[in-house]
Amino acid sequence: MTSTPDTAMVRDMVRIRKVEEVLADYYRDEQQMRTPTHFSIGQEATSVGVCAALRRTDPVYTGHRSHAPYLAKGGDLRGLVDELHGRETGCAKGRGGSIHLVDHAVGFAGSAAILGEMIPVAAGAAWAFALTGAPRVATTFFGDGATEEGVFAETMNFAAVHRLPALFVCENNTYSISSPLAQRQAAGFGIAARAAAHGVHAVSVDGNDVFAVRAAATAAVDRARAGEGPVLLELHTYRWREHVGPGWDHDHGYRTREEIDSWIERCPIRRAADALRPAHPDIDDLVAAWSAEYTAEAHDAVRLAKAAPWPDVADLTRGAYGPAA
Ligand SMILES: Cc1ncc(C[n+]2csc(CCOP(=O)(O)OP(=O)(O)O)c2C)c(N)n1
Repeated sequence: MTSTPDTAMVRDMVRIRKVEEVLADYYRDEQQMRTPTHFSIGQEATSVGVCAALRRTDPVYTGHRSHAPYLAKGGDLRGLVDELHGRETGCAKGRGGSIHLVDHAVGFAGSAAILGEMIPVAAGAAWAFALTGAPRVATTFFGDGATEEGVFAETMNFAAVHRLPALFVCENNTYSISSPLAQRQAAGFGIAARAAAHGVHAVSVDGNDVFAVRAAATAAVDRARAGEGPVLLELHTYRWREHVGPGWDHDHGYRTREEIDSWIERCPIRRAADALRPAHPDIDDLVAAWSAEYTAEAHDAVRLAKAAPWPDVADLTRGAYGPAA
């Protein structure tokens, strides 16, 4: 069967899932990755759907849950895995770890751990595009918790006033670490409504439906690129694993196994495969083949990362307050 844009979406989600599952196993079993890691397992449709709407020259900025958007934007796998292992060959030369991924060659402009930090940075990039007339759109991914930072409201206002070519992607997985959304934000309102209150065009989408995400992101990017102002997408999704680290956390007391299972039932990969099966009867065979291929690719990347050189201690601070030389 020939690959189509639709099957490519499934393939890209499978790759992210398999890479993260392999990394999670090594992380747990070997303790060689000494960086906090926030996995996106279960949330793959948001990154893949949004990045499918972007050009290479459209920069993407993210917060701490960064592996999935990095890979979806085309970020180099070896650069990610070497970075997680603290190697000089990592995308941040081994100094940044999981939370500081970057790959300028594909427009993955950077990620950072301070909640909300990248929201105004992306707006700044979008402002530059607006001022220079560059036909580019700046995108930033962040969680529902990040919208409780003051800078979220400030940036929504600024972006709306200046009609910035910006795409704000809120991955609403309903938890900020272990605090549920209902205990943090007023009921019956929603993050899209909060953005709209500032004049930002805002849309609420099923974030586990990769095709719905791609459609919403494409409309948003077209709008922003045409000079019609910023868009916020509130993508409803769910993180399967613990907040940080490779484990499962149904026994941590803040959510139940039943709740997690109900979202595993809504797996974005399975849902996309179900949607494509009538037109692509061999989709399950493809998923199986991709799973094997990307599992092998991830094991290979880990093997190579372990053999890669460490940074030189003499260079430890180089690049800490400026571009790494
Ligand atoms: C300014 C700031 N406060 C607190 C933290 C600690 N922290 C790290 S992740 C996180 C929760 C983030 O939740 P959310 O934005 O919904 O993203 P998710 O982890 O669910 O993807 C918190 C409070 C931080 N990194 N930065």
